[in-house]
Amino acid sequence: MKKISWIIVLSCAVFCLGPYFADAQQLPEQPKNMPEPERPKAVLMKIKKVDVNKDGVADVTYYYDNEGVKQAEADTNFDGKKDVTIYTVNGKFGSAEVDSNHDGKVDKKFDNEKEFKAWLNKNNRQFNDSLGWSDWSYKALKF
Ligand SMILES: [Ca+2]
Ligand SMILES: [Ca+2]
Repeated sequence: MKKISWIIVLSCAVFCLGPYFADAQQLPEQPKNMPEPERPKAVLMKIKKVDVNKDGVADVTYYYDNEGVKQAEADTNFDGKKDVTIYTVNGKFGSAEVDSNHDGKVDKKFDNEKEFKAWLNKNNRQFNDSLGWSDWSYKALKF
C-alpha cells in the first residue's frame, strides 16, 4: 500500500515539474515574422510551370517537393508579373496573397480556402483548375 502512494507522489512530481524542465531547455532562436524577400522558397524544391492560356508563356509556377506543393504563384492578368501567391500547410491551403489591381503590391489576403476559391472563381475563373486545389499533397499533384 505504501509503495503505491509513493508511485502516485512520484508521478505527480514528474507531471507537475515536467513543464519547468521543458522550459529550461535551450531552444534555437527562430526569427519571428520573416520579411517577404527572406521567406525560404525554392530550397531543394522542384519547380513546375503551367501555361494556362496556351500562349506559350507560363502563368502558374508550383514549388513542390516530395510532400507536395509548398507554394504556387500565378500571373492572372498575363502581364509577366505574379499577382497571386498561395502558401500551403501540410498539403492543404494555408493562405493566399493577391495583388488584385496589378500594381505590384499585395492588397488582399485570404486565410480561408472557401473565400479564396470564391474570389478565384469570380475573378479568375480560368485559373480554377490550376489554383483552386483542395489537396496540395504529392499524391494529388495535378501536373
Ligand atoms: Ca500563358
Ligand atoms: Ca500579373
